Amino acid sequence: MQAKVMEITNNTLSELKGINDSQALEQLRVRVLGKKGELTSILRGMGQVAPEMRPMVGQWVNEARATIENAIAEAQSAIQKKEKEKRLEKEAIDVTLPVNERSAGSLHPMTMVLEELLDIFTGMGFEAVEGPEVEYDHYNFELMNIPKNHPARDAQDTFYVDDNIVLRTHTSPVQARIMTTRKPPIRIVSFGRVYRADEADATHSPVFHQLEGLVIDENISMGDLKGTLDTFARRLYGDGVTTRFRPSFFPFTEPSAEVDLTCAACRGKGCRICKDTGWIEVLGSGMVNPKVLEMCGIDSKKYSGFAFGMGVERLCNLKYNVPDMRYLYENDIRFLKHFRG
Ligand code: 2NM
Repeated sequence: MQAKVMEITNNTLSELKGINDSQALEQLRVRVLGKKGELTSILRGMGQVAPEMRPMVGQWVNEARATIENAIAEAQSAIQKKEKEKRLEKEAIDVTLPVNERSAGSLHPMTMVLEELLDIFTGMGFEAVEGPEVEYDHYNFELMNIPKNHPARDAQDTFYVDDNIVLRTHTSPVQARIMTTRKPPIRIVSFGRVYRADEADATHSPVFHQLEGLVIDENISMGDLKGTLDTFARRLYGDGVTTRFRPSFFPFTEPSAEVDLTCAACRGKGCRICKDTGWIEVLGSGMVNPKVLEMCGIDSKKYSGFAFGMGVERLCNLKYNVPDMRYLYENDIRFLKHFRG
């Protein structure tokens, strides 16, 4: 009996050495000291022990129990200490790690193109001017030689505020305002939002941006217009890009021309973007109609001028290969991210 108790004690003590988590320790405790445990079962079997032996056996078992309980308690505090150290190590925060970087914003592609255009034209001696987006019919239409009942005024195209006030349909009224208040020489580019009652699609938007140029002085000719736009084309797209003029019509210019630039994608060889023509249509232009000069109070016998206009969205999308104008207005961060410098 004594040998049995010693065997249980020794086995338990040696098994304890191999245990290093609280769960296994608890399992061992139940197996040995629990109600149906190995040691407890010896007390249960007391009935078979001779009465005079019983106190002795009881003492052996109690001593063994005390030894084992002590050993388990020691093991438990060692395990708990180790487990706590492990937990602290896992939960440690390295305060020397760098914080998450803040992502930097960037200019909108329209802003980049507009700034580039303004750089090019101010570099050629133009002054950049702005004016009201809510404009008198008088400046937007009358002074531009677009009289009442002209098809361009159609309510289908123009947002009317009232009979005399519109959302400007081009930036020309800014130039009309300057022609009526300044004396030549005049060398200006007007730029900003303009409004047309169009459905939004890949190439149209009810609000878009224009940049228009105007030069008025003595002896200004079509050659000055051609030279100015050739220089513009080279500065925007690089050497080898030039202009092609085709006859056209605008009420405010006479003669008028539509202007193509060498396709910057294929350098004129012909590609998908220019539909194999080698040219991209981007500008309208002409010599300012003498009627416009006279209505604005400028002597058309002494002075002549040229003017041109372009849509900034179209230039922007050609430059950055954007297939649809709507991307420019949706402010989808996945689109805008592509323009981070
Ligand atoms: C264009 C095309 C041709 C233009 C004319 C004037 C003004 F004020 F001088 F009469 N400003 N802009 C003009 C001429 C605009 O845009 C396609």
